[in-house]
Amino acid sequence: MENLEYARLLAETADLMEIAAEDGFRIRSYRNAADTLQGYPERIDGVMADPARKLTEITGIGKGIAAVLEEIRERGSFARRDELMEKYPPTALEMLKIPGLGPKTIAALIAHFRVTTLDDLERLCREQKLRELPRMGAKLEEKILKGIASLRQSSGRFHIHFAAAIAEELTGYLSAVAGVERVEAAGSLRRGRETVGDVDLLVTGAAAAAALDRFVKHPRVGDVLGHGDTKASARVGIEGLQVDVRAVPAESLGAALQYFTGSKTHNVALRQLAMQRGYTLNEYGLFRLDGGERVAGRTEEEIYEALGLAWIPPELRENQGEIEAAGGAANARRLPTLLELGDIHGDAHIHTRESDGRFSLEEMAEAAAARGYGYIAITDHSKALAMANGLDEARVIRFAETVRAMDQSALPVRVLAGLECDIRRDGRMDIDDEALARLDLVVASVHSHMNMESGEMTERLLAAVENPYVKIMGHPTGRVLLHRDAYVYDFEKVAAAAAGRGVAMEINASPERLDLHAPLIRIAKSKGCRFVISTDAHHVKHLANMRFGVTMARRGWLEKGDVLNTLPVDQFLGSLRGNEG
Ligand code: DGT
Ligand code: CA
Ligand code: CA
Ligand code: ZN
Repeated sequence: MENLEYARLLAETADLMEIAAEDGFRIRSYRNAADTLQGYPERIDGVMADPARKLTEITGIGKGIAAVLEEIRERGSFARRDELMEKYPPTALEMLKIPGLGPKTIAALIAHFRVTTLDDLERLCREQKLRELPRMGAKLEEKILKGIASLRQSSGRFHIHFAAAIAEELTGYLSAVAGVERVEAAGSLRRGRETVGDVDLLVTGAAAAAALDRFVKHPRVGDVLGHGDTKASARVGIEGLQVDVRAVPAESLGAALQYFTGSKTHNVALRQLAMQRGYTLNEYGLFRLDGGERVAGRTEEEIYEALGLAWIPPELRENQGEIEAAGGAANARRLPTLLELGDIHGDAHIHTRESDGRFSLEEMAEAAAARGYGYIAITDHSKALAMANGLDEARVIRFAETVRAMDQSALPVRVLAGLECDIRRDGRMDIDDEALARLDLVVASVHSHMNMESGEMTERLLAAVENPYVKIMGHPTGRVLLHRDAYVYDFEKVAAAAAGRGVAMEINASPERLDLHAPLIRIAKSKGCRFVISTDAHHVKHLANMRFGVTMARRGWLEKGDVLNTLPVDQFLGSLRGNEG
């Protein structure tokens, strides 16, 4: 049996244990073991067959899990799993993927209604049967219906950080094959889309075909969907993300990259332009229509140039005006000079243990310094988020005083005293003005009552913009990717008001949010807004998510000058609302 199969059985069982409300510690040990097995470079079957080896020598595998693995090897399953499979239908695992539906509710629904399919569940909600149960009502029915719809719509898509990690792992793995020259990611991942359907990799070199053989033997590869001389496709990891690897000749790498990066609409428009100019464009190159001579294809740059265009960064390739902007005489080109990760000098939305973060102010400052930043703003939650131990007025004031009293020269970066202040239902701030006035920076965010009617939500956000201490609108649409839609309001109106008041729009770089996204960034910019890109880090490792926020900004055509945290700290502070020189 493949390692991935062992991992899948453990992970599924952990899901069922969660529905059965079993001990969290045991559930975690199953999940950790599943992760370990997924990435383990040797076959677990081999380790078990070798009398000189012990499973427990693998970090993350204890005695209990080792016994489970032995049992799986003998009979393909294990006692705990059999019991749970008996108790719950296979749909239980599917139900866990429905946004907004947790294990406790699932357990109750199964116990009471004997739901066996998603269709059953959908019908129960439509027939308004859930409200017969205690603590369930119309709201939950509506939530589940929405969740099922969005599950059906989004199923098969993956967060960008997840896809990027798999692509990077495979790129390293394939680059190590002797005779492989280059491994490049194409597709939606290269364009920086927030979610990715599948990963597209291109390989060149004398051993490109051997790289395909090597790819399908990767320990995390599960089902192989196809494997020929020039292309292999397989599902990777327990999650089953599809990866397509294509072997291409070095002389047409540029053409293949261009073709497989897409987007489809960009490529259609580009092929039309090629036609008008007497060429035909495909994944092998750019050819003259008369005579078929090849004029470009080794690099993308030479293809765009032969068509009279500047090279177009992949993030812009959505047929949203980039081809027009890339045309014209060199001095008249209107493609933006896009922001780069290296332009960023600070992070303005960071949580610590003071609310729901996992690290201290000092630890976050160290991590920021390691990234080469000059400053961070600590922005813990306000009291409305009681679950997150949000700060009340007294704690806000004390926090501001503590930061003021710090010896900033002893800190590795400048630390600004901030707050992520909840915007209450009526648009007022969760913290009074007197306390807000003590802070360097206030990020205002919505975390509750997200289903308000559009007019009301617009009024609520307009009111927030009017508060003189609000400097940044945090995650402005509230969407959680593959999980929760944006709340509905008149974005143009709020963006115009924010621009008028000097309130910056956040581009939240958390890969679960990526909020604002490209179309709204462009609208906000057209209204005159300025932007701050922030990670909303709750962990030191989240600071690295800045790259995804920068990608969003690039997809929104932003330049360095549009983004305030490209400035050194004094100018950054000076550019925020109320401090403009
Ligand atoms: P995804 O995977 O849904 O996130 O989006 P993409 O853009 O990566 O789409 P994918 O993987 O189907 O195809 C990769 C690129 O290949 C796509 O952006 C455009 C390009 N392409 C151009 N023509 C065709 C075609 O006829 N078939 C396919 N499969 N791809 C094409
Ligand atoms: Ca793709
Ligand atoms: Ca593909
Ligand atoms: Zn937040």
